[in-house]
Amino acid sequence: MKIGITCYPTYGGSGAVATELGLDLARRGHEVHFITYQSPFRLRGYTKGVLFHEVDTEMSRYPLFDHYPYELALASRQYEIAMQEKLDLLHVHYAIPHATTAFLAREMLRETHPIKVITTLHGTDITLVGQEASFYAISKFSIEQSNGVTAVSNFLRDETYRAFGCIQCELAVIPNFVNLAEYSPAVAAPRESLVPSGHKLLVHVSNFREVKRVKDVIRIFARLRKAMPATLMMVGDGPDRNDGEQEARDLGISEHVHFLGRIDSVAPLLAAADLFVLPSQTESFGLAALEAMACGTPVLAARVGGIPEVVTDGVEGLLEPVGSVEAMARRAIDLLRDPPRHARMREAALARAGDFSTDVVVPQYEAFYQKVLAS
Ligand code: GMT
Repeated sequence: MKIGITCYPTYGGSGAVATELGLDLARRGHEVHFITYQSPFRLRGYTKGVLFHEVDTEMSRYPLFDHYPYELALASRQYEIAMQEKLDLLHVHYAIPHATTAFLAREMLRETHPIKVITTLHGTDITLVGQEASFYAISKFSIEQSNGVTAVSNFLRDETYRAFGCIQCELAVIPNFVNLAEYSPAVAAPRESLVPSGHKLLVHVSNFREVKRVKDVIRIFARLRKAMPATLMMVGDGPDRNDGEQEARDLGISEHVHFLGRIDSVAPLLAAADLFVLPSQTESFGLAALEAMACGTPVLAARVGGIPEVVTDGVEGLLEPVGSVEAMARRAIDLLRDPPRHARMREAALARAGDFSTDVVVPQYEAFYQKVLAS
């Protein structure tokens, strides 16, 4: 198949999933064209069958435009590439604005080169942003106009039906996945390069937005530090980073909390960690938690959204209600004080990640494409 993929190319779960999907589809013999404003952050080096087409965000900054009409530039580029490369389908990730631009491109192609549009819903496009008054109607319309729609968890599918109705669309659930060759205990960085001897290592990875509850990560860690020597690595960047840094200073633990910023390859750090911390307000799936599990690291997370579909409380990790910092810290302390239980949880996390391996999940997308193309 010839597949066009549009996603957010910057740091974030939906862009990561879209890129890993494209790479694996190419390995399976498909031709994949990324159509985005920047090369996706996980698209490193050359992969046979993968091409990147940039959407121009700089040209035609006509003085009349207070806001550059990026959506029109993207729709035009999707149209052009679909024509030029004879694409079979456009697979867009994150509904806003990608489901809308793909709809426009498909309408432009209707007479000359008909194509199908598939939209994958990832999270806040449904749970937060999509429900804002200014986006609601167009999100609902664009999702319903897609030829196929997938959601990354049962939670997200149900939330889409609840919030949008989407009476005209059948939502398929295809979970996120992880490349077990890249995310594995075998790639662990040496502990002595990361933490002083005897320290437990906790890791958080996110884009530091409000929804991630970055201050909760710091507060949980501050409580844990009172019980044992430990270091916290905060990976990523975003609007709440400063608040997180300030919280660490206010709680007098900044010496033990390292804000690393964005790093390209997190697997060595995840694999060296004792616990991955994700206390989000909402999380449709929690790809970062799955990647930690694939590295054999148990997860401490909020019992919210799609997380319980990935992590079973007491088996591969620990789940507590959103905001329950005390309970989260207490359970983390109990776990880290019990090495045999921690080792069992590591094994369980690894085994569970196998259910979401690339080899298991990407064929589900291929089958979905075939079904939509045949419809
Ligand atoms: O919806 C978002 O927050 C954006 C998106 C992203 O690009 O980071 O994250 C969502 O998609 C990921 C990949 O499917 C999921 O693993 C995340 O759980 C989800 N984030 C939220 O629901 C907050």
